Amino acid sequence: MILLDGKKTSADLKQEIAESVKQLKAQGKKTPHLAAILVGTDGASMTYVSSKVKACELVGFNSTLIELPEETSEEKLLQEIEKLNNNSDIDGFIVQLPLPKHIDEQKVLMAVNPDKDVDGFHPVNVGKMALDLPCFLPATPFGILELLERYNVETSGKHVVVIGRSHIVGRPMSILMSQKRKAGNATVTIAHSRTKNLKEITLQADIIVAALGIPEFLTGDMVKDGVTIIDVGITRVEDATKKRGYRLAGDVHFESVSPKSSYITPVPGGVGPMTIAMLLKNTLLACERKN
Ligand code: L34
Repeated sequence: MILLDGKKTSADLKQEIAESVKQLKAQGKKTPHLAAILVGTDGASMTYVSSKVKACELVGFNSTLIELPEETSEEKLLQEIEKLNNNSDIDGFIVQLPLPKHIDEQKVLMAVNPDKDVDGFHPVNVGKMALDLPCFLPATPFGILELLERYNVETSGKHVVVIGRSHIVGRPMSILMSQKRKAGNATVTIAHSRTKNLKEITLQADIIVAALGIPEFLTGDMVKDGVTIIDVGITRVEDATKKRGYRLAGDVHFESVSPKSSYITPVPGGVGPMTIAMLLKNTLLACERKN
């Protein structure tokens, strides 16, 4: 069993990005600038966004964090987005999800200028992704591709089972891995809450991407020997023995699945850190493309 170490790989990537930033600066070019909008005070979102800001500092990017109260109106949020769209110093920005219930997520994502949409959530970028055109790939799927590639995990001709059909992970993952590309050329099955006989399907998988958001859902009896496991889940589960009062659980029951795996991502330290590294990569791309 080989751990797909997202923490180490993301550190390598950040080093490479920092090197590119140094070169940009030496050439008198613009310093990449990422902005993030965070609405409300959800604990996990605050953690993720502050990691993004810290990562910007580490690689030499400028960053701007816009924190808005939970009760912010949709109109006010759309105004903030418009300001970022029009601010020429901002190369890319994200609106951290989930948003409060009174705000229409689709409307918000569609307000982001596709050229600054470093999350790759705007329909223009999703469409380009589906057509294999140059675009910003959503950070989590992009990070998974990068991890598979850097560990030389063979995907060509393999049966990939993606569990979960979210717009941010499951759906794009299923599209990307079936494409003619690095970490692609796979035969993909996408499973979800209405799938029947899931275990029959997962038992046939060479690679499983678990992205359904149910802690420890995938157990050892559901996978074949030699499987590669990508665990996208990250749920805070109450745990009184921990100082913080919770532990982080993936969608995979690591204890029973890892002994059967050839490769597996841990939680934490797997897909999460890769998401952050690829957001930086997209921001660097946005900056280079613009200038
Ligand atoms: N707009 N919203 C937008 N873009 C995104 O790309 C995200 N996502 C998801 C939630 N909402 C978003 C993230 O940033 C999930 N996500 C994310 C980012 C980082 C980490 C996990 C999820 C991460 O750093 N995980 C660490 C542990 C962090 C902790 O202590 O809680 C890890 O090692 O997995």
